[in-house]
Amino acid sequence: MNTFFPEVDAVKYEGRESTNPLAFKYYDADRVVGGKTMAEHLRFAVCYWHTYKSQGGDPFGSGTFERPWNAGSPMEVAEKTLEANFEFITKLGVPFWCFHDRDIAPEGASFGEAVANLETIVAKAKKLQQATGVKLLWGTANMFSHPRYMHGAASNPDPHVVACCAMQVRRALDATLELGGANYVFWGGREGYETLLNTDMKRERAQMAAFFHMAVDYAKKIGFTGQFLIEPKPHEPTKHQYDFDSATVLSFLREFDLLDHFKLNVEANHATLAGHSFAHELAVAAEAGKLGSVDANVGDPLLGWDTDQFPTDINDTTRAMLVILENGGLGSGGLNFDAKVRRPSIDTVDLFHAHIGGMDTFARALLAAQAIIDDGRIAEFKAQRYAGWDSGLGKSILDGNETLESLEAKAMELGEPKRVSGRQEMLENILINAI
Ligand code: XUL
Ligand code: CO
Repeated sequence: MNTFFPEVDAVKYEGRESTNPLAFKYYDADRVVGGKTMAEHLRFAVCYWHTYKSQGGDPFGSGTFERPWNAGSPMEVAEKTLEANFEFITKLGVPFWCFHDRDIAPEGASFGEAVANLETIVAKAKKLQQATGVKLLWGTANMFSHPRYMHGAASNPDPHVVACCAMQVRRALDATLELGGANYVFWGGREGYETLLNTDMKRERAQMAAFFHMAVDYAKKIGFTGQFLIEPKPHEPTKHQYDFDSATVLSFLREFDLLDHFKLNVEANHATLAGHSFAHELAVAAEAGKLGSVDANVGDPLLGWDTDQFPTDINDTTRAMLVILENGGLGSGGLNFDAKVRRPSIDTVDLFHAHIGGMDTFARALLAAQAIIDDGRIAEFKAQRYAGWDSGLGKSILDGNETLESLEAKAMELGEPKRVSGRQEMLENILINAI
């Protein structure tokens, strides 16, 4: 096999005192935290699209990266990129990868060629998975890059385009099944609108629902038992994306009788774009029992677009890990680094630095979040704060035994309620002390 990353051997845990930039300081795969190993908690994945396919271009300039796997015919590039993927992941010591159909295999000159190319690459990927032990966290279909999808994928005004989507999702599901994928993701690339002047939102949302039902049926037919995930995002590329945020997607799933078949893939940068915190989006999904997986990245608070940077903010990540631990983990999901190195970070070794930093940030956050849970004061504070609902008047309201009139009588009897502090600063201190 080619060596695309000769500068790196296996990345090892060396502990906090290490100054080796190619070693983990916190991520110690086998270390047990709260009854599970770090590897079991965090279930990291490397994403194919940013890690290998990104050329470093941005809206103001072309690519800056020269990757050694980008040489030869489109299929040669695809094969070399696949080898680079398994070499990179094996050296990094991550258990999973994620891909879009069009990341791993070229479209070719016809639909027939696209299908054949994908099958060829999937067969090779299967062998490399077997040889390395690396597994597939999720697969997905790219239905946003090709010009045919400029008006949307399943929400497209033209059913002919939707037929092309069906072909892609069918084949991407076949590929995910063949590779033993634990989940399948739907991110609504261009499912949204630029202007209501040309858009019938009601029809477009109903079309998406019909499409999801067909995908559920097809998965059942082929025996794909992985988890279906929808990834919310409020805008970009379209001005308004239908899968705006966790709450919007949950409501869509309920409206169209899809709730049983889907969970959410929550991405940190998309939360920021929606005007929410990462922890908020995770919590909304978790409360509904629908937190499926995570795209681990961050945006830049000063830039209003999807910058997809690697996470380095320990405070924010700890708040996210608290929600994940309280949820009992991510089940079949994981933490996929949907993140890219910056345009001037042109060396392949920068890919290692980026992932090592993201993994260490989550490992530190896991330790801090588990320490907060073990400490118990925040949970105890919350329990006390709502204790009035566990018995007496609160329980009677929840049980449906009260009316506005009966409660008015109670208020008259009890008089003005006692005011109590929310203790936000004290709780924030517990959080920062755990870090
Ligand atoms: C785009 C995005 C996608 C999805 C997969 O913002 O996050 O890469 O994660 O299609
Ligand atoms: Co994503």
